[in-house]
Amino acid sequence: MVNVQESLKVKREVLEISSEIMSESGQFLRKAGFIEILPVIISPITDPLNHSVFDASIDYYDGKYSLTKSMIFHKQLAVRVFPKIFTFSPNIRLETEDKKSTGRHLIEFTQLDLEVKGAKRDDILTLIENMFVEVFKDVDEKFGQIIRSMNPHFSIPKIPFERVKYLEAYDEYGPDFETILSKRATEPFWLIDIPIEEREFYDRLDGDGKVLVDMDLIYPYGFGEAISGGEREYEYEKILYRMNLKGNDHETLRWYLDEVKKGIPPSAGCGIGIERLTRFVCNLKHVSEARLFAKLPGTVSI
Ligand code: ASN
Repeated sequence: MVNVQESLKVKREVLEISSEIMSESGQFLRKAGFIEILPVIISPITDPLNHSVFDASIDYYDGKYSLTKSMIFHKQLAVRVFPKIFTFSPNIRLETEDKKSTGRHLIEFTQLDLEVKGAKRDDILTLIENMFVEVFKDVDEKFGQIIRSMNPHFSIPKIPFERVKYLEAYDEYGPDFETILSKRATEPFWLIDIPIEEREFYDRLDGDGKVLVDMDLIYPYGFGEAISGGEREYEYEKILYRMNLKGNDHETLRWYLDEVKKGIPPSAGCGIGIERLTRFVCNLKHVSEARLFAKLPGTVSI
């Protein structure tokens, strides 16, 4: 158990910066033609993820609701209605205790999740690069002095970010390449073309059948993963094939599969962890210092 005092021990300036990050990124996206939709907290379908977490579901009458692990499927459906959407989406992932000390994991966190109908991966990379510059400039203008007192490395990111191919990095540096490259880097960089076995079924498979048209953004100075996203599969047969490869149960995702059968548009998008971004800007040891009421893996707190 973590006591309430601990849950409230977050610097006031950090909260102000986090609030500004959310405000400015929302403003940037609205200017770029996006609308903000409300988050979905419970649904019969949610992201199966590529790693296992404890179940977070609720029996309800003759059905079952899951707490949202990510809004991926709702995003793919939402772009049927409006082509560019974003939401500040609370995600629940009941991670195992070993993730407590990574510095990057909370069992409840918020991602700025966005999706664009008809977009390609490159469109999303450029959008995010421009958004980062805008947000960093804004927080610098408003909180530059306090940020620099916490973070001697703070700077406006230089775009375009470097694009590193997953398998090339793996070959050169071995299985720990992400940590090695993140520690060595002084600017955020993209990790692209992630192998099929490392990801969920919904990111689009490239023609070679081995890597996906997707990406992670990695922060420098050892802060690690910031964003994940990609182009999406949208054709029924391909989605079934990918689900079968992963062993995803069709019945669990029936609501989604029925809609895919009717037709969902091609799209691309990504999700940006707000606590991780705040942590990076403010140079915090752990994401738990980036929000109030943080919930660490393996603990219970308010
Ligand atoms: N939000 C991510 C995406 O858009 C998915 C995730 O969080 N697992 O690809």
